Amino acid sequence: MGLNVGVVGATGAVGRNMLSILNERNVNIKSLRCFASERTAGHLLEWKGKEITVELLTEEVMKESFDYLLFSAGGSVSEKYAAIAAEAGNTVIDNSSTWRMKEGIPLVVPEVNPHVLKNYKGIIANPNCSTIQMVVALAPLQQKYGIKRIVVSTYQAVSGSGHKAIVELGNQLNDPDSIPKVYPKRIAGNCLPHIDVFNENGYTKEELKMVYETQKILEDDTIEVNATTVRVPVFYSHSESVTVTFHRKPDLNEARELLIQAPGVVVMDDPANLEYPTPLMAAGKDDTFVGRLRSDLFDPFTLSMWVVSDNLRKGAATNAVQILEKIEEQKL
Ligand code: 25A
Ligand code: L14
Repeated sequence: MGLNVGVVGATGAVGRNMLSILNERNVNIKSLRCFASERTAGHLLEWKGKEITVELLTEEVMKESFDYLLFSAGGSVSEKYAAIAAEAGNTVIDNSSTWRMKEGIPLVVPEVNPHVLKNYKGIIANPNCSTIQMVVALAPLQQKYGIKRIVVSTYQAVSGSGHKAIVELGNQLNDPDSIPKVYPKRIAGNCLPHIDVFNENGYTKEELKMVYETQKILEDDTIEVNATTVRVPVFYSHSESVTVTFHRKPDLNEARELLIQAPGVVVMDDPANLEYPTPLMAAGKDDTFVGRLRSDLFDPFTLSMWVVSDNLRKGAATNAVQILEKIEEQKL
């Protein structure tokens, strides 16, 4: 017994994390195959002390039988190959933005809306990294008080743009003259209020993902979201300043207790002892860290908090593996 699993985009920043997390969490795997483009097909990846040869992604191979295919190779790859794999009867867990807002496609954060996976087969979408950590922290409060409006600003790590951006920040830190290639401007020593492309309404696509994905996952399209997404010179973990207004008046201590009890959340909130989450401490971990919880000075219906999580792990690879685990659990 054991699962036949394939990782598409296995040599990328998210793909490599998928391999380690499948190992760390001891997923019961019989066969693990790795796929990527011609750039890295033939390379060797180490997994559980053995070497796996990266295979070229083709239409034919996606028609073979897999229990799960985990995709993280960008939107255009997912659009074509996830469709072929699902058509052939395979279950696909996809990290790209391509399928997320399509009707009938479950968009899943296992701590928040696992019920949408029941009896489903086909393509399952993994949400955007910034959305995942925000809804993990807000879902327990949503159930108790009902969310009316969210104002969020993000501080996003360069690893969200893949391996090449990690290299670019490293180069710029060592060389002030190094020319930006991944980002339109220098990122070292800078902040860029620009993630993904600009839409006609003045928001970026990343900001609009936070609006519509949040509404879909929390199953309430009346929730108002105003997002500003910002790239900062951090390697791993996204941070967010989240201000949320509820329909019912929250109690600060009760809200803190709800967050302490919430699955996937770790509350680090003792400013007097310098206890609050930072991207450096969250990197390499799977939890979503919450701190700086406080009441608005003027509006008793509003709370603010600081939310940090590793974007390549809970924001991508860990969440995808947890979806796989949740489907297996629901089969029992
Ligand atoms: O369109 P989207 O959905 O918004 O996604 C855009 C990009 O965002 C990343 C991912 O980049 C994707 O390409 N991404 C996606 N979802 C993400 C998420 N939730 C996310 N990032 C964060 N959070 P990436 O660099 O992480 O991964 C790219 C992988 O996709 C493979 N690929 C690209 N086109 C393909 C394809 N595979 C098959 N067919 C195609 N047509 C790509 O493989 C990579 O695995 P590659 O062979 O092109 O490898 C790229 C080069 O990068 C080196 N490399 C990558 N990571 C590392 C590395 N080297 C050392 N250490 C690393 N950690 C490889 O050696 C190779 O040279
Ligand atoms: O939609 O930090 O999943 O660059 C993931 C990485 C969006 C951008 C997605 C980043 C992408 C994000």
